[in-house]
Amino acid sequence: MNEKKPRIDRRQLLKGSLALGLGLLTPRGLWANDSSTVTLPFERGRRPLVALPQKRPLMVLATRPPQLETPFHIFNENIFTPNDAFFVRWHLANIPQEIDVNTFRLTIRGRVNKILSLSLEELKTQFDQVEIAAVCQCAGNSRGFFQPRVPGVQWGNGAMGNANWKGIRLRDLLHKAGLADDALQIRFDGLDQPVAQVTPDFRKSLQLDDALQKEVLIAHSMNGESLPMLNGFPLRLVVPGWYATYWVKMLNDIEVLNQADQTFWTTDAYRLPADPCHCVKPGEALTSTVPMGKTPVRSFMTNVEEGQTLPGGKPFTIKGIAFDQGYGIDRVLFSMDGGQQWQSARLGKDYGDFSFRPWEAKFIPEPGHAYALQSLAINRIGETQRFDARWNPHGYLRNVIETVNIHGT
Ligand SMILES: Nc1nc2c(c(=O)[nH]1)N[C@H]1C(S)=C(S)[C@@H](COP(=O)(O)O)O[C@H]1N2
Ligand SMILES: [Mo]
Repeated sequence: MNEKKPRIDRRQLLKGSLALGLGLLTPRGLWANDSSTVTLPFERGRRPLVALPQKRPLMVLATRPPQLETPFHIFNENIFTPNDAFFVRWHLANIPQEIDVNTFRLTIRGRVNKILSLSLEELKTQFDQVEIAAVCQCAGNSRGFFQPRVPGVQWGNGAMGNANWKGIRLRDLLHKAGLADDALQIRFDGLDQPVAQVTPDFRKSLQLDDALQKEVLIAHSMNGESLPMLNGFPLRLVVPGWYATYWVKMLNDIEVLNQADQTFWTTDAYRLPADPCHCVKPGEALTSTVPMGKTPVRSFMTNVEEGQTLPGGKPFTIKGIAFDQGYGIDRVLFSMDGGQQWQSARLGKDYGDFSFRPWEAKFIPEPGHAYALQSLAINRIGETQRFDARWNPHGYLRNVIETVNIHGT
């Protein structure tokens, strides 16, 4: 193993800087020490920009545990979100500050024929290594835009990212362990822990059929590098097409269950209204719920901002991105008049069915005119974005057609 030196450097870096960085962060300190901020187009949308370990300055929504949002211009500059700009979301404040890569083990246990305990070296050398481009999007991405407002982390549109994930297929590992005949669900747990005993440990489960899909990976790298600590070093589950809550970080324990998972993060959290719209009238209580699932189709314009002015009389190319749960994007339509008339956008390079798909559309703003720019993505099975914003009490699943108001000068 000739990786010895980088490994030690890495450990020292992480030990020192992660502890230091997170220790110094207090909400008041952030405002006092840092003058740069981003203001999102909703009430109380001002966010300080702060660099945590292995990260460039990102929008800080909370510090303990860290919640970081990717400033939106990053999506215009990169179809693959750089690791140091990738958003960060944790539920529990007790996150390991240091991982010893030599003693770390991933365990597979429960309803298996053989319990496995594998080192990182074994995972990287004894299994097929596969890579997939996929979008990781928080279920609460864009929650800040909900009207009426809902409680929870007030994300703009940057609680998502697209990366090339590399690792081993979950199903290869499950086959190696051997599933018992009564295996029903697979439960995933990471190294992070609650601070208080009353908070349940963060664990998520998948139905066996979903877990056995070929694109579900246990990833050790992201865009060609090890995962950043804050994005789950050394291993994370990658479940393309599914909301990020299932993408368990710092994954160290996989348990095969022969009954439905009855723990808090499955039974009580990340639930949607059961109706097909997954919405209720504002204020209405939820009667029956279903677990969070896959991500509906979305698109964004990436090179225009709310309230921006554009030089009149000159052609302007709107750039954007679109993605869905993995059928792939069939078409993106663009409107400059709030959705009365639509033109076809030109799709850019296809990086795979689970990736961001770039698109662009041209138009000529006239001086003195106001425009309500919109984009509408349609996937390969004909699903579209919503024309009206759905509402649910946790602010999940936003995929309404977005509008950016601009005017020509
Ligand atoms: N171990 C662990 N994994 C986790 C979480 C967590 O709190 N602990 N949060 C999940 C949620 S809700 C999201 S949105 C994603 C965020 O992934 P990121 O921080 O790499 O962007 O991690 C998921 N995996
Ligand atoms: Mo999330």
